[in-house]
Amino acid sequence: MAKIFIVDDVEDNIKLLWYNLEDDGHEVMSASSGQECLDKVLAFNPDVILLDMMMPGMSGSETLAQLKKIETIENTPVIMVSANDGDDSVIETLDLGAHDFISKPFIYPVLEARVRSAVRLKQSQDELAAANQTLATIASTDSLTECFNRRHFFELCNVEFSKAKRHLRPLSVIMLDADKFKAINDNYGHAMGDEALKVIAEVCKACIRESDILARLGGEEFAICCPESTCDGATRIAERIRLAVEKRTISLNGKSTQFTLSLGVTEFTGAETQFDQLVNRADRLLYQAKEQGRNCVIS
Ligand code: GH3
Ligand code: MG
Ligand code: MG
Ligand code: MG
Repeated sequence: MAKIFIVDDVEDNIKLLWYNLEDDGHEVMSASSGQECLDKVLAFNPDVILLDMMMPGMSGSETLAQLKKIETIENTPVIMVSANDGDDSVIETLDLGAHDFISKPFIYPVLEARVRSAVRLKQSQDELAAANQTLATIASTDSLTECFNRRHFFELCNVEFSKAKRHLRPLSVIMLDADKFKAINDNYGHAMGDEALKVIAEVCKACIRESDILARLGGEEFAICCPESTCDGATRIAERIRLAVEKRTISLNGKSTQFTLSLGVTEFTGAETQFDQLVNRADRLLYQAKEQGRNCVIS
């Protein structure tokens, strides 16, 4: 079953197609003009569009050209339907990006087969898009904690840093590292260590904004970039994370333990030219937090 969108200015043409396509098990929607098609197409998100060529107002070709400009519809196969099967209109619409062309009056089983072919194309496009999405997620995510990885963190943060620099907006960085983490692994096993890493990610996610960028930079070290946050704001977030982890008990296979974090927080002053400079400064502050006895925030 697929979602088919019929666009035709003649009500009887719509009805005929509608009944037949619905009989075939498709979900159908219609529009009686190019403009109505453009108004409804995003909400319906069809798999295939059957588009009449000859319509008053916006023609089929004009409608097709507009549809191709909509990002999410751009790859939806469009079958042009026309009484005018002159070579020129076939060439014009295929060059505009139509998937197929069928002349009126059409033989229904032929139209049906063309719709099936277009549906198959759409399905393989959707599968390809989903596979690409999965690959992109794998390439940008740390599989244990589901945070961004180091590479993607710097990609995203370099963009945020450029924006902050151009518009002189606040931007802060929090660096954090688990205290005496080696002892958790040594005393409770590597799986308990992994559990702690997942808890760090979970606590951080719960304490930050949607627009903040959280990543596991490696080992038991995480970073958070907070666009539009001053050092004071980011320090409050860091303190909230520190407290939440301090209070948390992690358990695995009947054993329980607790652990703490050290954090460094810094803010873009307007003078830095590279995002790395902020990370390096936050890292030095984190090191000071370790030196001052751990389980604290230094900004
Ligand atoms: P400090 O308070 O100075 O940060 O001490 P620490 O023990 O946390 O730091 P250290 O760098 O000596 O040890 C980090 C440990 O983190 C050693 C390493 O085995 C462990 N580790 C790194 N990645 C992982 C991981 O993915 N899973 C687990 N379980 N442990 C990890
Ligand atoms: Mg017409
Ligand atoms: Mg550590
Ligand atoms: Mg470390």
